[in-house]
Amino acid sequence: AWKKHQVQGFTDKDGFEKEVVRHVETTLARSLFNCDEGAAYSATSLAFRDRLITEWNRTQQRQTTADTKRVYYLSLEFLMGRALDNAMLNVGLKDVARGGIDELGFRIEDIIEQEHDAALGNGGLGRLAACFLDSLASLNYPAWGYGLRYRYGIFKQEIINGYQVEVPDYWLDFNPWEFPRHDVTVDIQFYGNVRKSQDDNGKTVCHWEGGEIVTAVAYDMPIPGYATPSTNNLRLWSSKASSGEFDFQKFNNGDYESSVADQQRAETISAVLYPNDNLDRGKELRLKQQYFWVAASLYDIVRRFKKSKRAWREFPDQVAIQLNDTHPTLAVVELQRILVDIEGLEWDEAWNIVTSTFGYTNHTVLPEALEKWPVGLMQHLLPRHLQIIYDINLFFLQSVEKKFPNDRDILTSVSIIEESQPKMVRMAYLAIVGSHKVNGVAELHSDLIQTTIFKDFVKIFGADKFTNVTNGITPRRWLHQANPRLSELIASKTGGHEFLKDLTQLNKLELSIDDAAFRKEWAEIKYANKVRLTKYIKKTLDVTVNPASLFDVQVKRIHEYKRQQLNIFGVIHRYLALKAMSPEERKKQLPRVSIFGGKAAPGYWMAKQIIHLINNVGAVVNKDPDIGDLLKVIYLEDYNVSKAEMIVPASDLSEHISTAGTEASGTSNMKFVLNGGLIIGTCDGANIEITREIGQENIFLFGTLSEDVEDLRHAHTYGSHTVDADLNKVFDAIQSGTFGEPNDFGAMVAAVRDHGDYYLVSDDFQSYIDTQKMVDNEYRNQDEWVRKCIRSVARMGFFSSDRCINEYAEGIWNVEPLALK
Ligand code: 26V
Repeated sequence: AWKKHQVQGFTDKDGFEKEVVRHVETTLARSLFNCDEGAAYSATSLAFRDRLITEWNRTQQRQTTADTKRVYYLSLEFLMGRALDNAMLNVGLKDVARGGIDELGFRIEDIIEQEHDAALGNGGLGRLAACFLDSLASLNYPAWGYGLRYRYGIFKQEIINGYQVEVPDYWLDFNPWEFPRHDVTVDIQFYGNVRKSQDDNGKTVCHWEGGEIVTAVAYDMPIPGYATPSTNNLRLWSSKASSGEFDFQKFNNGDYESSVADQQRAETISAVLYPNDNLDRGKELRLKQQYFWVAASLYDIVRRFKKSKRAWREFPDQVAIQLNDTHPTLAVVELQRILVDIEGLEWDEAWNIVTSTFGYTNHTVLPEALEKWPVGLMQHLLPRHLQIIYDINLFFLQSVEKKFPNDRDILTSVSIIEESQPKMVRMAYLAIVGSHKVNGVAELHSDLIQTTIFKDFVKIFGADKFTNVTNGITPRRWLHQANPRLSELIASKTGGHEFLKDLTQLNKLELSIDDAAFRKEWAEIKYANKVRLTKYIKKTLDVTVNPASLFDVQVKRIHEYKRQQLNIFGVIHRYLALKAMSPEERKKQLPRVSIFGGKAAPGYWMAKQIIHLINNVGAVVNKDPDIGDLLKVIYLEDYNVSKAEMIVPASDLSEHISTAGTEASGTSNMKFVLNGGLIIGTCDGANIEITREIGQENIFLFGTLSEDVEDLRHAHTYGSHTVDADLNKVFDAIQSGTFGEPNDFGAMVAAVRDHGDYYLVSDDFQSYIDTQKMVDNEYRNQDEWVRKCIRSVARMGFFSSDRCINEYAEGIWNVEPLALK
């Protein structure tokens, strides 16, 4: 008889082992004797995957039956990192797995290390999307992520002779976490032209015809919530030639080459993640990626809505779509096109639905990162969408004119079309006009967008349309997973692991602050994390560092605005000071390890120079016998999510030192503090709110305030600009060849000394050095330092991405959690 399919629901070690063995022998078709760490990783993942599938199906069925409002998070980047450890912890079976893996003759840490990071993102924006997915599932919100399934994620960074070299990241070889849905496809149109006709009522109807078709295929990834059965879905689209398009005629006629070329052209769309972060280069392929992904996602969302047979006006009651930056802004236009051209709604009714559906999050004020597309390119690739954009703009400008009669300036300043040569579509303006809420990602950032880049829109729409949702991080990955011993210690002092679901409970830690045994264990955990990083540095770079040194870490994308140059100039200053000391004086100094990591966009020449200088300084300092342990300079290759999980728990001090007003939020600042590290930072992004929460006595703030930046820049350009004397000594050392060929760093020095110092490195240098001196002094008092760390962790509850997601749900999406029964 046919037996009903049984769920693979192991709950104990034996059950787990059975599943692993079954997967090794059947799914992987290998013998147990031939099971290496790679195969053990695969089989373990498959065993957990089976468990997730059951809950995933139940969650989706429950959401379909309940038919309540869903959230769709549209992001071109999801920086997920590894999935196995996270899955084990979220379903609460890591200890079971550890026991089973042990018996099979492996160490669970080695098995976890086998997994390749899913690195479909550049940095903060993509990692935020990943933290949001974790919180959405953990809080039982009905939510889907939509993105692109890049064949190549962010490149792998190698450091060769001190220079960054990019290596492609092919990550899909074996990925047990994705499910191809070959039956879920959408044909996506590009190019072609628009024909107009009249319908029976004499109404004009537009038809987008011709052009080329590329097929989108869905690949799904289960997103397990922590300590809940809820398992949400991340749907990534992959491009392939459409079966209608793949030219069988050509193929049969022997013209294989051009038929294969068509196929390759289609697959190119989802081939590679653009490795720029904060720089818009306006490439046609990028626009194709955006439309491909947006059109496939909207088709999917609309298809799901139509199944409920509701009236169109109910669409915003069922669907909330969040635009992660401007990258998915074409969704606004695409939904309007679907409603007007295909479903036959009147313009105004459709536009009401559209604007009620979308919310837009801005993630940067840097002008070079604000997306603009040439009108000509848009016309060529998406002719009907350009018409709709012009109509949206026309109606919008008419409403502005009504409100501000005879104000030509405001019309040109807010027009979605920039009247430049060539004309450009301003995507941020389109996103604002097409959404009901616009938010920034930290208080200062949200204030800045409302008073600078979007100020005219505040006048037009009113201040209510603009809001702040300060970023957050998931404590599951960034504390429980990355720092298991600290998580256990916190659990022992706060009454179990409840704090992982309600991070504000960390405040209970303050009650234990006078407990010497607690502080001792706290310090021991930090030390053990530093020892682990020390070993990694020895293994990968063959540099010996003393784990008792102060570990000073700056890991993030390399960018002038993030000011790694300020850090390395400070390191050089420290080196010169040490060299100038007598041996007796040196003995009194505090040993420090300066650790850097991060990728430069491949085309960002200055960022690559900064990497080169850091490595050259390391090469000199690390082997200088006068210096010994007092200073080491380390460049960690290929910084990514899984490396962050090792580095973050090992820091004593982390650097978040962007020019005030440039870093929208930052999220690693939160991760470092949550792991018991202190911060040296500027009054920028979320540093400001971290300071407010943890107390200014627990953070090392320095530098110019954002309200003074404009005047200083003006003074540099039009007044006289004198560079700090200590900084000049640093420049002299660089230019005398102390750190290799001086010409290599001429532009870096000149940018500060001779070309206006746009990022105010010289203005902030002295206060940076003074503040680092304070850090040294305070670190000498270890007892007080540990107390500061504990107090800070206790006050970090606000920065959970759970709080953040609840704010979006209430203030922007109007959605409620839906728990499994
Ligand atoms: C823009 C572009 C322009 C086109 C080419 C590729 C590309 C890729 C990314 C971006 C957006 C950059 C904005 C961004 O990443 N912002 C970061 O967002 C974090 C999460 O909100 C925040 O913590 C960081 O401060 C902010 O820099």
